[in-house]
Amino acid sequence: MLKPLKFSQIDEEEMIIRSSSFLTQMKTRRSVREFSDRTIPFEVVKNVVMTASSAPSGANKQPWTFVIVNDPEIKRKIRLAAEKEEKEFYDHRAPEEWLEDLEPLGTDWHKPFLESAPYLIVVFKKIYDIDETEATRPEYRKNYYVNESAGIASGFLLTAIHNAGLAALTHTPSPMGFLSEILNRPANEKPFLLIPVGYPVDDTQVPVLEKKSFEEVATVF
Ligand code: IYR
Repeated sequence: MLKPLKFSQIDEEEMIIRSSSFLTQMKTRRSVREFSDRTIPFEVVKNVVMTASSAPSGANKQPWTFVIVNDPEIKRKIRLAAEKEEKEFYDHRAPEEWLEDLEPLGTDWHKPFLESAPYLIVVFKKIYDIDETEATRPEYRKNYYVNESAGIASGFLLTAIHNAGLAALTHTPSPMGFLSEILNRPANEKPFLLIPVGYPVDDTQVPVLEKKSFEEVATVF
């Protein structure tokens, strides 16, 4: 079924101003690894999650679940399980080249932000849907472009968090299977990203990082 598109045109001068000021605003976004325990309104968390969930997805399947964690006991369990994997990663699993690449970020296996941040948003991708309407025999339906869809939704989420004046981190403890267990997720959902959200601590330090230039990242024909 089709309906008319609501599309409001803006003139090109305004377009240039808006795109440029959005670029300026987005360039101030930084990944933060030191979170204050200061609380944030749940309403904001809900809004940023619903912004993420407005993202395009393969066949509009919206193949994602956002698990929102505020409970200190669950955060603690996640921290302990993540640190166990991360210690193994930093001490044994990571190839030398990877550790060298991480050097400028100053990361290690300690992940206190998993407890201090007021909210953890855990993005799960849904490989397939389980339609339970058929009570006796649930129907399994495939989702499409699941990684692309979950990636786009996560980009919307990070942008919305930044726009709301909050900080986030895209954290990928590896492997992430423990999140399925702790958060009691069904077999059709796989952990995709773990995103702590909140305020940075006062005087947070971030690494000096350069972003590539237009010429380095784009080619024009
Ligand atoms: N998951 C580890 C290591 C790590 C990997 C990448 I790629 C990063 O950009 C940052 C960290 C950790 O979170 O410390």
